[in-house]
Amino acid sequence: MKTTFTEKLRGSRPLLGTIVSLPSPELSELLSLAGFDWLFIDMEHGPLSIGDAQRLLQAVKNDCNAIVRVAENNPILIKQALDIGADGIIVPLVNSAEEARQAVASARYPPLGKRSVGLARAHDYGLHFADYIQRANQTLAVIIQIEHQDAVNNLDEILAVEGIDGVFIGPYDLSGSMNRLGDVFSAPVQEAIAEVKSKCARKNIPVGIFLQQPDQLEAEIASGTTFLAVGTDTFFVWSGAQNVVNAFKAG
Ligand code: 3PY
Repeated sequence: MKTTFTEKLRGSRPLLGTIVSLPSPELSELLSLAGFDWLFIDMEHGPLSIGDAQRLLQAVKNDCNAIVRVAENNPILIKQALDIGADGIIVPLVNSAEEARQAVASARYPPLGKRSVGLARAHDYGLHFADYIQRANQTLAVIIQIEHQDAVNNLDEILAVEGIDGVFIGPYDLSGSMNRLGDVFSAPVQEAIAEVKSKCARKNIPVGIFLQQPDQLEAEIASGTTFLAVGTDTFFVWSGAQNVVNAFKAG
């Protein structure tokens, strides 16, 4: 059986992931074969339907976990993402303790939450229903996104909510909420990011972040970030293609 993402998050090794936004099972298969620890299946932005996302999950190979970012903090979207077999969810724009509680409750079966029960891919269409519902609350990762100044302001209360397995920083939306859209390396945005990291470290909550390029990877890991989403499927295709085109033009 695959190592669960919650187990990986609790381990000491940093986890490398990338964002998948295209409805191509072959691409998610390839990225898992390339050795990523996890894939960030993005249903917030881009064209993925729930059926597309299921096909991406079905293609993932090796010990790679698939975590779905839902479009919003909504119990139906969270239930559907878990029912198609996601190893966990990322919930965008969680700005208050109440929103964090809602995200956790949507992802957990009673008595811990209010996820409703249905037969789907996650339960092997019913074949392993009892086994799945017995372990789901412990094994599925609930990751909230901190990506707004309001969330940074409310962070102590947010991090006090039971059941958060990880915090994923969205530097771009955070920069936008601070009137510095895209300027993620500006001092105020970096200070806010450092505050999130240090408060999570104090509570022993794993922190993840999105990096557009791999050049900041070492610095991120040194600063305590333990799970990373680096680049996107579209960026990999574009940059590979661009290198060939540039070499051709230069030659
Ligand atoms: C952000 O940078 O705002 C993100 O959400 C990245 O996924």
